[in-house]
Order: sequence, then structure tokens, then C-alpha cells
Amino acid sequence: MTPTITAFERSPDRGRGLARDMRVRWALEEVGQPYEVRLVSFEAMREPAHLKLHPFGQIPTYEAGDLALFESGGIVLHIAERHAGLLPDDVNGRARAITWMFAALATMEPPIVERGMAWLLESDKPWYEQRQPLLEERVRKRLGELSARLGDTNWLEGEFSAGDLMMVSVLFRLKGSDLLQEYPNLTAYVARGEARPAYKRAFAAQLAVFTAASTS
Ligand code: GTB
Repeated sequence: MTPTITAFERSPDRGRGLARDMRVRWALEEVGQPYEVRLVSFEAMREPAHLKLHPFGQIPTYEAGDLALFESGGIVLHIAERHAGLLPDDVNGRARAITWMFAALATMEPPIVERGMAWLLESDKPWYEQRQPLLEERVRKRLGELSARLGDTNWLEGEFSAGDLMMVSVLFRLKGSDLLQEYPNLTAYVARGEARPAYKRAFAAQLAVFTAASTS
């Protein structure tokens, strides 16, 4: 059964990999599962039909048969559990990979998003200049800790896993920033993720939505 995911009809980043359908597309590409995409407008995300799928009125969602999911982490975990390629076969290895997914979403992503949102929504406010170093320090702390753990290995737990997929997806938000560049092993880690053929296919598919919309 071909699953259907939702994505922005018009993504504010112009399809450059930041919207969270990217991580779901990447997971589907890694496991070789074809998928369909339903594009939704910001208005449609607030309508009852979409709210039935996603209680918070966001993307991405995932539908396959009578299963409907929201939350990129839950969706990627579901894909990883049902297909080979994103989780190790042994129980402990699986648990460790899943733990890294949680670490990406619960420990790394919040300070990264907080810093980004402050820039987006508060950079004209009088307190922004004072608050910015604090937000950067929180991100730097986590990057330093992750960098120390990754060391000079390619992936977090031996082979590439859903944990790396999620961690690279989260760090991607800092791509090109001075903060990420302070950690050459993390910069290289993100680049390794982006170099994967499945990532490239997912990125191209997301970008194609924007390209199609701007030529129509
Ligand atoms: N925790 C949820 C998950 O992981 O699935 C968060 C989902 C989420 O934040 N969805 C966003 C959304 O639907 C899109 S990804 N927002 C619309 C709304 O809330 O009304 C976040 C995002 C969107 C766009 C950019 N960008 O263009 O730079 C970056 C990140």
C-alpha cells in the first residue's frame, strides 16, 4: 500500500529542506517505499478534515490504509520499524538508535528551534540583542556534547540509522551558521547525511514542489 504524506503547498523556505516532511520523505526513500504527497495550504491545515489527521493543524502527516499518523518522529519510527534499513536487527542496537531519535527531537531540537524562532519573530524587539547570546549558548552546549560523543565516527551507533536521519535533519537547521561551523565533525556529519542518495531524492522531491508552484 502506497502511503500518503502531507507537505506545504508553499513552504516558506522555498522547498530547501527545512519543513519537516523532509525527514519523512528521507526515511521513505532510505527504505525504498514509494509514497504520494498531498499538498496543503496554511488555510487547509486549519480545516476539520486536516485537524482530524493532525490535532495541531500542521504537516507532516502519514496515511496508509486505516492508519493515520502525525509527528515526524512517530512517522519515521513507524517507517523504520516496518521496513529494513533504518534500525539494527539486534534489540539493543534498535533501542540505541531509537534513543538517538528521541535525543535529536527532545534534547537537540528545542534549543535550535528556540534560537531560530527568536530570530524570526523577535529580532526587532528591544530584548533580542540581550537574549541572543543566551540562546546561542544553549545550542552550543548541546552541539559540544554531541560533537564529543560523535568524535571521528561516521554515524552515532556504527551503521547509519533512523537516529542519524533524525539528528542530521535537526542539525540541518543550523547549516551554514557559525554555530555549526564551530564543530567540524558535526558539519561533516550533516554533509555525510546530505550525500546519501536517499536524502538527495527526498530533497529534490521537496524542492520540485516549490519549482512547480513558481512556474505554474
Ligand atoms: N513536532 C512536529 C513534528 O515533528 O512533526 C512539528 C510539526 C511542525 O512544526 N510543522 C510545521 C507546520 O506545519 C512545518 S515544519 N507549521 C505550520 C503551522 O504550525 O501552522 C516547521 C518548519 C516550517 C517551515 C520552515 N521554513 O520554511 O523555514 C522551517 C520549519
